[in-house]
This record gives sequence, C-alpha cells and structure tokens, in this order.
Amino acid sequence: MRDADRAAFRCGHVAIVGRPSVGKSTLMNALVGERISITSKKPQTTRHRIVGIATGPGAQAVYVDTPGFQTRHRSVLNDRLNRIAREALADVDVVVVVLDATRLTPADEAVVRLLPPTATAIAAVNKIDLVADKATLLPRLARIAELFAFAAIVPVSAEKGTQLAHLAQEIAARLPVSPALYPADDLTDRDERFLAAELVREKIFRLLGDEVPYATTTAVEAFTVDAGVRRIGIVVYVAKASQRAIVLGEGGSRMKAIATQARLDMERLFGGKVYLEIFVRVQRGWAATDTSLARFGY
Ligand SMILES: Nc1nc2c(ncn2[C@@H]2O[C@H](COP(=O)(O)OP(=O)(O)O)[C@@H](O)[C@H]2O)c(=O)[nH]1
Ligand SMILES: [Mg+2]
Repeated sequence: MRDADRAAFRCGHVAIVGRPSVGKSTLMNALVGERISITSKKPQTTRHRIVGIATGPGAQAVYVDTPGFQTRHRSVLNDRLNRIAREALADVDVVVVVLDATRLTPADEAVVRLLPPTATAIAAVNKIDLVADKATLLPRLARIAELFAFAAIVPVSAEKGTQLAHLAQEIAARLPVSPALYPADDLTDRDERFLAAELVREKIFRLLGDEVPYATTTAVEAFTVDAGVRRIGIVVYVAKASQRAIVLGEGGSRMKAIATQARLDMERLFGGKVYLEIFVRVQRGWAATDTSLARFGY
C-alpha cells in the first residue's frame, strides 16, 4: 500500500437499524459477503448485536446488525432486544436506516425518531425488487427525505444485490480516516460456536409455524475440531413439553430437516465436514426474567 493510500484509508462502525423484517440482516450479510447473521420472515429472528466486517481497497466498514425495534407487544425479551438496538446507536460513525420500498409504516417512522439529530444517517430503501412500477417509488422517497436529514437515500435490493456497491460507497465516504480495526479477512467478531447455535435457531424460525420459535433458544453443548472435522452438539430449549413435540415433528421428521439444513450451512461457512447432534430440552421460563436471559447469552 502506498503511503498516500494508507493516509486516506477509512474505517468505522456502522449501525444497521430498522423495524423487524425490513431486511437488516440480509443487507448486512450481502455487504459482508457471507451469511453471518441469521434471517427469516419472522420478527425477533435477530436477538443479538452481531458485527459483520467488510474490507475494501480504501475502507473497512464494521457493521453492527441489531434486533429490530419490537413495538408490537411488551415482554422481558422484547425489552431486552430494544435495549440492544438502542445501545447500538451510540458510538457509531454512520447509521444505516433500513426502510421498505413497498410501504412505510408508523413503526418505520418511530425508528427514524430514535435517531440522534446529529447522526450521520443513510436510508437504505430495501426490497426494490418487489416494486413493479418504479414510478410509485418517487413519492415514497420524497416522504423519507422529509423524515430526517439523511446524508443519502439509496434504493437497494439486499436479496438481489441491486445497488449495494453504491450503498457501500456512500457509507465508506462518511467513515472517518482511520487504519483498519480488524484484519482484512475477518468477517465477524463472533466465533464458530455462536454461529453454529444461531444457524440451528435460523432453521427453527424458518421451518416452524408462528408460535414455537419465539419460545425457543439454542446453546452449544459440545464443539470439538479434529483434523478439520467438527463435532457439534446443540441444545434447543423450549418452554413446554408440547413445544418439544412440535420441534421434533412426526417421527422426528422436522428435527431431521432442521439438522440437515443447519449442517449444510455450517459446512459451507466453516469450510469442512460437520457432525451435528441436536437435543431438545424443556426449560420453563427461560425467557421470563433478565437473569435467565443472561444465562442464555442475551
Ligand atoms: N424480496 C426481497 N426480500 C427481502 C430482501 N431483503 C430481505 N428480504 C426478506 O425479508 C425477510 C426479513 O429479512 P431479515 O434480513 O431477516 O430482516 P430483519 O428482521 O430486518 O433482519 C426475509 O424473508 C428476507 O429474505 C429484498 O431485497 N427483497
Ligand atoms: Mg435481523
């Protein structure tokens, strides 16, 4: 690297915020180039602050994916998720507010109102692949411009990759001049154990109906690597026995699908063979109190 290039290198933290299911985690994964933050159609899929690192020739963006602000109902877990999202807004250089190109809701406006007035914020207007008539986008973009003094408003599709290079450029231009904080090939600050437990939780969110995933969490019980082969044991905690039966499915069929899909993702992400065992345990009230949530890493 020439001295002049090194002097101009930019690096900083970028919070990704927005209401549940607008595509925050999909966007972060697309910007980082790996699926490190789990995604599904259901709110509450993301429950942690997850860092994703994207390093280019002139800049390193350290993205912070957050749980969406949960406004639908109050619970100890939702309060905790909102706190994680609010804390992610402090001490970042740029905030990317993810909005939905197909509709703006009061929940979107509530998220924008949480921005500190001095924040450098960029609106990523996601899911433009779902907008057939692009002319309908213009009044929505105008409305977004009224909500906050955004530094840029960029229509994107996180899923199709549309306009992501442009979004990354707009972000990089607003990062402070600074050397990289992480080695160029680091993609996340989370370890394989965490990612393994999350991938199992993702399959539960994707393969089960509307109720059980919210009553569920996962934890690593065993993780060994021997000659590049990983043996991983994951415990799925549910709140009552009837939910255990649902997770297992008839003759264990649902658990088989969860385990197969999770194992294939792990092998791709970790780059090696994985033997995966999953156990389902009933743990009443795991999400009922702050103390119990803390034991499960929340
Ligand atoms: N059609 C379309 N769907 C998307 C796009 N981005 C995300 N999604 C879908 O929206 C849902 C929620 O995405 P997720 O990233 O988990 O949202 P989050 O709750 O904001 O993190 C998932 O089913 C994604 O596949 C997009 O650009 N286009
Ligand atoms: Mg998410």
